Amino acid sequence: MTSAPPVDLPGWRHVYSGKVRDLFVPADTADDAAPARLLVVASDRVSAFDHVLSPGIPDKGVLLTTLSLWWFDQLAGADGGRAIPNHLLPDHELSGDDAVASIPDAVQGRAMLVRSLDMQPIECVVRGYLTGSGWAEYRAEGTVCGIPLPEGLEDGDRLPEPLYTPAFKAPMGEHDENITFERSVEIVGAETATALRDLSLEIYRRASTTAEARGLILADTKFEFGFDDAGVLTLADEVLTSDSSRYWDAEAWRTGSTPAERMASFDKQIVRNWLAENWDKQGEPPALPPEIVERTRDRYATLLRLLTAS
Ligand code: Q0N
Repeated sequence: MTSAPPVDLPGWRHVYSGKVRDLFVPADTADDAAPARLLVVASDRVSAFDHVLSPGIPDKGVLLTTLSLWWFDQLAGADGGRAIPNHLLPDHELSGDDAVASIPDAVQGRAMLVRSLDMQPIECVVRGYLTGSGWAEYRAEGTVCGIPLPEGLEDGDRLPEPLYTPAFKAPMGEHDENITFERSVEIVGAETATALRDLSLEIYRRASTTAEARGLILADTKFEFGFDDAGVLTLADEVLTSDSSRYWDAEAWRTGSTPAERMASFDKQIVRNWLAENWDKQGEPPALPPEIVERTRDRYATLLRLLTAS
């Protein structure tokens, strides 16, 4: 589906808008040709319960893009680990002796210029803690994505070890469907499915260690990967942002006595909680009040500061 362009960017053509991000291809891309590169633009839109809410969260696009770029850099080796290949292209190009910004001024700070990859249709979810849909399944069945777990776990508990719980990327508008690892093998083949799992667990463990050193728990997260022209499995999309991950305050998690206290959240839980109390989930959701917008923005800014302050 193509809708009205969110911003007019000289040299780029709008091709797709998700709930939160907008995708552009070079304007000279033929309709039937694979674009060489893509521009992924993060907006200030926020979504919850499958609705895009109004108003947006000021600076959300910049805050989450900054966080994503910081994590790509960590995972490229700044954290001391091996370099995980990613889809980013340089933010400058040389024109003669001049450095020219490769990202249009209008979206500076909230856009990523990326290589066009052969995207794999698997959402690579890793959970180190039990909550959300994992907690719901555990309560009903004692399993998470079909994986049996010890009895007696509570909402927010740490799992014995991180779990890889893939989901099949549903066509637009439909919910992603949790699948077993075996099902992912049927979809992408054993070699790719195994590589997706091992890479996802490696990235989760590294990011989790980094987060813990800064007083944060990375409860769960999801990654997307694609193959580049050379056949290298490459980390794509956004990484380890508040839209793709749950972060908790480690101190609150240790000392809190209720789930809400233990999972003091750096994601949009503030928005979800307010909506749950002020909307019957019929029709359009009500506008977010200014104090909810401001608190959510503060959580996003605080998360960025806690993680990236040296
Ligand atoms: C791509 N999505 C799903 C944009 C992001 N490097 C890439 N190569 C080819 N395709 C994609 C990427 C990336 N990233 C990924 N769509 C296309 C996520 N979307 C959601 C909407 O905004």
